[in-house]
Amino acid sequence: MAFFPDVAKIKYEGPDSKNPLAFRHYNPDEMVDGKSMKDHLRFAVCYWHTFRGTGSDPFGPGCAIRPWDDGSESVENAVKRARVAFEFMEKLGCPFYCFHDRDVAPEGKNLSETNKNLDAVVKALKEEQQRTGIQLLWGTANLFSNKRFVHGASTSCNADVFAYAGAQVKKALEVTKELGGVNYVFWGGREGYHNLYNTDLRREFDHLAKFLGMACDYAKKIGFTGQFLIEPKPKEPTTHQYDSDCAACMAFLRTYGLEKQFKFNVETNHATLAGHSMFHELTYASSYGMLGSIDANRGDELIGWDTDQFPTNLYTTMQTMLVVLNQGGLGSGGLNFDAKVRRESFEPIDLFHAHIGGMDTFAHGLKIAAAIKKDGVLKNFVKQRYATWDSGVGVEIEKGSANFETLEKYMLEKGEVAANTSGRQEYLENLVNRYFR
Ligand code: XUL
Ligand code: CO
Repeated sequence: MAFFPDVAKIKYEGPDSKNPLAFRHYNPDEMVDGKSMKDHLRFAVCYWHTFRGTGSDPFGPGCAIRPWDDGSESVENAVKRARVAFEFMEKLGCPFYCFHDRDVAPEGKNLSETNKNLDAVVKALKEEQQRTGIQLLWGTANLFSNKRFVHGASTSCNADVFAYAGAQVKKALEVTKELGGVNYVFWGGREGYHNLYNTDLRREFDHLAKFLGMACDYAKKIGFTGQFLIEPKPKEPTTHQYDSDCAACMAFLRTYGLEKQFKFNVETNHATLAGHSMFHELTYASSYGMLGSIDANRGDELIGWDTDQFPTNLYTTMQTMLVVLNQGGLGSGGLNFDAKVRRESFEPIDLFHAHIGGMDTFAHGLKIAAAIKKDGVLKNFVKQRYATWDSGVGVEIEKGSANFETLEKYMLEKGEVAANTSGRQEYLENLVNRYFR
């Protein structure tokens, strides 16, 4: 059965195409920097926005037209939605998808009925994966929507809630393994606080660490070998999310000895909410070997919340892909479109336009980043800028053979520092602009 009868498989038609249902840059088999675009980009459709998004906002209910969805919380409706999702992804040519347990299957009366519902839909997802070859980039658990998680999940003041969350993640890990998921994501949900008058911050951090440790133990026990990813976000829903940015997550993981088991899933809109550029968050994570995957979206420069828009900013996608290329790829990670169409874009076809645009902006950004990397212009500049560290006193400091006394002796003899040189920011910005064609 065709749920998108008017849409054929989306094809690459080249930069001059005016067809809104064609790619202008994403050409999956085209080789860039020694690898196909498909393998560089590893695009994933996100189930929650694309197949559960209704367009509701705090001022009005959903208005999205989704003819296949009867609006019920039945397993039949959930299975049908799974068939729709795979037709969509197949036509789009998107090789991966991501989901939360509760996106794909409805909750039942109790945990055991909920788990049964999940199993029924997972069966359909598995059939569809086998039919299409589309793979699971990552699974995760929704530990924030149900009212039991009002105070958080692993950081709840209620120990029973920690226990429920543990049982839920146990099942989500089993299902992710069953579907061959290559990563598993922990986004903080309601793990954070609104007010310190009622919060034992240190105890909550300890509990979060315990929870993640239990997840590592269980993954090992069942032989789940996918990469664990933490997704930083500074605020929303809580005023202060514990996993606020990559640096805070790094400090947390190291404090509790968990840094070897996790990498980061860095999201563009979360980076900007944290007051950083995406380029900063990616560079920080990558510098420490912690960049595992990306939630590809964008915020709005004028709005201070998580608008989760589709990525259409070529500068950001170029910078993102430059970091990815410089670290030799994302490994098992990929680019998940954690993005939703605007409420006003309520027709099914808008879902195609949104994803095609996101994929094209990343493919275009990848080509520009590859050209910049090939010419080595930024790398060479940075190398040159730090040249004083490659000989003499610089080497002594870096290798640890200098101390304040040797430095004093050196400087007393020399009298003054070697001349500083310009940082040439404007020259470099102009240089980068030359690659945008
Ligand atoms: C929330 C967010 C989540 C995670 C998965 O801001 O980004 O959808 O990506 O839980
Ligand atoms: Co996300």
